[in-house]
Amino acid sequence: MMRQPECLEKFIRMCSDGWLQGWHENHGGNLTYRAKKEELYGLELDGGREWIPLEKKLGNLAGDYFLVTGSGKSMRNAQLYPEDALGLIEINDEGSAYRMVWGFADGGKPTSELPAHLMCQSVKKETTDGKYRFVYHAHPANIIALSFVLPLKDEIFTRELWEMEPECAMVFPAGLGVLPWMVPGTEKIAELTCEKMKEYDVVLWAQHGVFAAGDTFDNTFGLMNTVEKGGEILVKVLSMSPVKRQAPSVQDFKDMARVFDLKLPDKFLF
Ligand code: 2HA
Ligand code: ZN
Repeated sequence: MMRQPECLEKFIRMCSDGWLQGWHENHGGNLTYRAKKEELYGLELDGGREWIPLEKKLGNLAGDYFLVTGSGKSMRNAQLYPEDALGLIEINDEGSAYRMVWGFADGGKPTSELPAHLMCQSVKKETTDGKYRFVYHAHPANIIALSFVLPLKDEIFTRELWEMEPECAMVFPAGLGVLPWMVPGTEKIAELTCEKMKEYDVVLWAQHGVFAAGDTFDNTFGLMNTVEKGGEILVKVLSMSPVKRQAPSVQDFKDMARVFDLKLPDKFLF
């Protein structure tokens, strides 16, 4: 048997890792990766399926290929049944439609959050000079729990998470964006998420989950993992006491920013 492309193996591993973290109950969460054509060796592409129009034209994704998890599929099954649990799509020359060219067996289709994924992919491709290739959505319990009790403000969530451990400010120095609860899978949630993605790499959907973007498998998974770890510590802290006796100060963050060459926006250092 021909070996699977390495990018597909890594994609599958990320699905499994997310499952093992407990972030993907049932059909929860989804992942897209903007693949390079030359990485897709060994996959038999089928150009015979229909073009499906995108709600919004994304000109800078014209001709791109994306590995995408399937709608109504479980991350848990990606390893055993990749051709059923996920697939590859191609964007047309205008960036106005896509077609499935591999996987999505037996009438499967891309994730219900495809609009948010492709719009975030488009924004990040533009703003990072093509460096970012991943968008990852997961349902980590602690950070979701916090969206029931903290004010839904970028400044509050970012600062609270940064205080939990130094890794947080190092991994998301631009901060974390927060959006209120919205109906999943809609154009509206996609539009508002990609607006926040112009400023941040990670966006919390209140009482739902997290959207994260990144340049590599490790950095994108690491970002999700770090946000949730900060969330877990904060849940423990708040469970012990409503007030913190001590926490890193604004000056502590400024000192860390100097040593690690981080650009921490002033709006989080109040
Ligand atoms: O079911 O996570 O947001 C996939 C989802 C929808
Ligand atoms: Zn979700």
